[in-house]
Amino acid sequence: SPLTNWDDLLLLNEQLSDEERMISESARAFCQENLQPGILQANRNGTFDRDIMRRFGEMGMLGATIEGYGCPGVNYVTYGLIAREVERVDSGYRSAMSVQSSLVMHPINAFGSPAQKEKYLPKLASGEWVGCFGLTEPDAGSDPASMKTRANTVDGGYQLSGSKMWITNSPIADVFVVWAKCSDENDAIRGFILERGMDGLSTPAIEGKLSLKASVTGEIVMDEVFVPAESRLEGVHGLKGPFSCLNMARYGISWGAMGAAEFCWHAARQYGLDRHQFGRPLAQTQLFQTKLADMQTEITLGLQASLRVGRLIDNRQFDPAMISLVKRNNCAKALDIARKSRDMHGGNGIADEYHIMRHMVNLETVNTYEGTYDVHGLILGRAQTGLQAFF
Ligand code: TGC
Ligand code: FAD
Repeated sequence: SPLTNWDDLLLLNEQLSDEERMISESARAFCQENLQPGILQANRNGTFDRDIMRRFGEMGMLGATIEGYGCPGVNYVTYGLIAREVERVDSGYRSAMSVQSSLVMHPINAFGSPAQKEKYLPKLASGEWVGCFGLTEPDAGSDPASMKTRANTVDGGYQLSGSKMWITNSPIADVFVVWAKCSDENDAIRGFILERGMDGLSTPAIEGKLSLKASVTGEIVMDEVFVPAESRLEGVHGLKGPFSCLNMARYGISWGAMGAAEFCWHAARQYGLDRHQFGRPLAQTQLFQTKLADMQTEITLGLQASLRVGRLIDNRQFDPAMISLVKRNNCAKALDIARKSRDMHGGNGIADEYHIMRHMVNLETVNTYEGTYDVHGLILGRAQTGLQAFF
C-alpha cells in the first residue's frame, strides 16, 4: 500500500501553524464544495459568476493579509495557501481573488489616503465591489515603462487618456487602479483610482480566449476621463508602485500554480491506478511511475520554496528576486506537469470533464502574466550579474 503521506513527502503540513493549517483546510473545503461543481460549465461557456466574489468575501479571502476594514489580517503564508486551494479548482478563480487582493486592495491599503481606504476597502473586502488593475497596454506588456496612458493636470484633478489591455475583470469592475504617466511630474508613473460610470471610461471584453475562459478579461479605454485630485494614490511614485503590488501577486501565483499542478498530478495517479492496459494498471508501468515521481518531486520542492519565500515576506526579509525565482519556476513546472498529465490520460485527457486540459491551457496564461518566464529569467540574471539585459 502507498505511503500515507505520498502527497506530502516533506511534511509541509507540519511546518504550518495550527491557524495556517485550519484556514488552508477550510479554503480547500470551500473551493471544492462551492467552486469545483460549476467550473466545467463556466469554462465551457466562458462565463464568470460575479457572485463568486461575494462568496470569497464571506470567507475572508479578499485582501486577507490586510488588517482592519473587514479583512482578517492573516500572514502571507496563509495568503499563499488560499491561492493554492483556489487554483486547485481553476487559475481564473485564483486570478479574480489575487487581482482583488494584491493588485487593488494592497495598493489602496499601502499607498492610499485614509479616505480612500475607508471608501474602497470594506466593499472590496466583502466582494460587493469588484476591482481591476490596469498596467499593461497594447504596446506595453513586458516593458510597462513604455506605457502611453497619460494624466494631464486640469482644474480640480487630472484627465486620463489611453488604453489598457488584457485586464482581468475590467468588464465587470466597479473600481479601477490605473497607472499613468503624469504630465505635471516629468512623466512619473502614478496610480489613480477610477470608478465605473466616469465619463469617457469604457471596458470592452476581449473575446475568443482559449485560456482562462472562466475569468473575464477586457480593456480599459480612457478618453479624457476626469479624475478628481483626491483619487490619486499619493503614497507612491514611479514604477515601484505597480511593481510592489506585483511582488505580492506573483508570490501568490507561485502557490496557486502548484495547486493546479497538484490537481493534475493526483488525477494522473488515480487514472493510472484505475485504468488497465496490457493486463495491468497503467500505474504499474515504469514510464508511468517515473512521470509520477517527476511530478511529486517538482511539486514538493516548489511548495517548499514558496513556503520559504512566504516566511521571508512575513519576516520582512524578502527581495523581489526571490519572488521571480518561485513565480518562474513554479509556473513552468506546473505547465509541464499539466502537459504530462494530459498525455497520461490518453484520449480522455482532451475531454473537459477530466479538467486536465483546462488546467493546462490556463497555465499557459499563468506562465505569461505577471511577468513572463523569460522576463523573470532576466530579472534573476540581472540580480546575479548586476547587468540588465532587457534592452
Ligand atoms: P527597473 O529599472 O527595474 O525598475 C524601475 C523602478 O521600479 C523599482 N522596482 C521594484 N520595486 C519593487 N518591487 C519590484 N519587484 C521592483 N522591480 C523594480 C526599481 O527599484 C526602480 O525604482 P526607482 O525608485 O529606482 O525608480 O524597471 P524596468 O523598466 O527596467 O523594468 C524591467 C522589468 C522587466 C523587470 C519590469 O518591467 C517587469 O517586471 N516587467 C513585467 C511586467 C509585468 O509583470 N506585468 C504584469 C501586469 S499585471 C498582470 O499581469 C496581472 S494578471 C493577474 C491575474 O489575473 O492573476
Ligand atoms: P510581450 O511583452 O510582447 O512578450 C512577448 C514575448 O517576448 C514573451 O515570450 C516575452 O517573454 C518575450 N520578451 C519580452 N521582452 C523580452 C526581452 N527583453 N528579452 C527576451 N524576450 C522578451 N495585465 C494587467 O496590467 N492587468 C491584468 O489584470 C492582466 N491580466 C491578464 C490576464 C490575461 C488572461 C492575460 C493573458 C494577460 C493579463 N495581463 C494583465 C497582461 C500580462 O501581464 C502581459 O500579457 C504580460 O506582462 C506579457 O506582456 P505581452 O503580452 O505584451 O507580451
